[in-house]
Amino acid sequence: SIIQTIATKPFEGQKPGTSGLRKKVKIFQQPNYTENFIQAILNAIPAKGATLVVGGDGRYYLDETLQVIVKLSAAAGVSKLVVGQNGILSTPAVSNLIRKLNATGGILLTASHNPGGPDNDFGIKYNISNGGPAPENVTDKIYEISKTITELKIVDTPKIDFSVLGKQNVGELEIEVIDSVHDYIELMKNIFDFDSIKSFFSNNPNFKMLFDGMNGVTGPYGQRLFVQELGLPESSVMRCIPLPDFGGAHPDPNLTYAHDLVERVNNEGYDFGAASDGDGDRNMVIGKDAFVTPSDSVAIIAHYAKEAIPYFQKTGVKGLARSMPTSQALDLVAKKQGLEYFEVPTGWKFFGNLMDAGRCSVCGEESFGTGSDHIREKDGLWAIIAWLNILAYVNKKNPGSGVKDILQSHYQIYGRNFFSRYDYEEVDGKGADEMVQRLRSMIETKELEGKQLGSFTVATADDFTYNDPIDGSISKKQGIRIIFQDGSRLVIRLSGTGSSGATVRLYVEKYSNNASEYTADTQKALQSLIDVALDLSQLQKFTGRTKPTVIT
Ligand code: VG1
Ligand code: CO
Repeated sequence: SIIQTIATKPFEGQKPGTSGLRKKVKIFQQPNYTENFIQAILNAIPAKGATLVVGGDGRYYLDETLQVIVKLSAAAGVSKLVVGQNGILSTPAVSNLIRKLNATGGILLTASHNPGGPDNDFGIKYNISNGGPAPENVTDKIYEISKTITELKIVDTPKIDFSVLGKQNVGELEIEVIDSVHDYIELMKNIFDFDSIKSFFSNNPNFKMLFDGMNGVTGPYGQRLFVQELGLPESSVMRCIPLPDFGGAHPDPNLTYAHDLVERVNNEGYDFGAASDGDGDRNMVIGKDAFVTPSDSVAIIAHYAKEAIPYFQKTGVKGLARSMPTSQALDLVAKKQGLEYFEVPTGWKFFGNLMDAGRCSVCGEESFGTGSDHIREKDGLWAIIAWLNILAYVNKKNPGSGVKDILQSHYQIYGRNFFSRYDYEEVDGKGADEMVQRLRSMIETKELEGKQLGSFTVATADDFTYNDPIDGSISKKQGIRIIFQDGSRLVIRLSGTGSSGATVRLYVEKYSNNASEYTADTQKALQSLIDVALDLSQLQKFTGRTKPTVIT
């Protein structure tokens, strides 16, 4: 096949954020924009002889990008592309395939929970051979190449049809289109106790669950797992066909954006409700009159892992980890079980080193991300099945236990870490930067230490720095962190996943070991601390916002 060289010019801002390059579709549609970024990835890896897994969440602009990847990969000497049927692969499924096939890496076509469609977002992310998001040294290299790129190497091929399973060749490049869900389902069946979950459902015929695919990528996976494998009725799943614009919905599983699910669970008497995001790595779990915060979820999964989940009975639980803003509920489980635990910056890429080194088995983020070392991405369906497995296990001893009972019995053992996040989306970037800058200078002068704010006294304040214990790399300025003497915390950081403007995230956490408070409403329990946060940060003055866009 003939390789053509095409002249190109760099685009500004092709810098991968917390999780890949995310921009408006219109930006990706500029001539050579997508080509440049894919070429930068292929030059950075490098691509000669590589096997790459490719797939995405089915959002608008997936097909066009797949064709670009074929043309550039053929010219770059890639040996093989393994692509999900119609380009569909969830983020956890890609991570699994990279590991299973010993691939060089993978290209994920998703902007995760960001809305899709011609006027919304698209994204491209590179994952390395361990199956996890590329670490900063790789994303920096991609970015550097994107700034100086002058040419594209292309093999002009006819359009590839990704709807047909099987192998085809473009010159030396082999393309294999595979079933999108098969390997992932196998993985789940090897991790969890499906028999026990099945008997839980058959022994409790009144226990109803509802899974919401949110028109994202997990639909086909959920359908196969819940209906085919677990034998639940069709009424147990909703919105299970991936749509290019997610049906106009915002595929982010939280109480705000998954309101369709929340309403149905409340009104139709479901005992368990769960949803996943656009690309399948996030999850939300709710029960009858119960919402599981992601921070509690990872702590509860860790608590039961070794007792209830076959995978951890085999591998053991080696250690636990959470992102810095995530509540400290997980730390309490680690302490009680005598396990090592880690606090890493926001974004899944920081867990990978710990897992590869055999020091972390279960980890999570407050942003509805939960996972384990079975792959190197967070995994929405994994977390949902983990909850079903735990429910099945707990019900053997205490029949009739629901989600709410599991939460309350966890608090009885560990106390409760009240936690909430306030998002101020698409605020003015300058104001947000100034707000953070002011807090940083207050940290430098150490004026906050010992200070009384409302009924709280500051113990320490810093801008979080992570020293990776495995590779020694240092990540600075990962978020303003104010820790009070009673262990309560405030965290403020700017989002790294948005496609326009700035998003301020404010995280608040307050611990209680007073049993009479365990059923309290989160927002009420946190109100005094939220007041302190707004006052200290002067958020309203800097952003002009009196209310957050989303509260989780
Ligand atoms: C957000 C979350 C972070 C998560 C990231 C990617 O990042 O806070 O915890 O890892 O999204 O999730 P940020 O920088 O916007 O706060 V996903 O589901 O978009 O891959
Ligand atoms: Co996601």
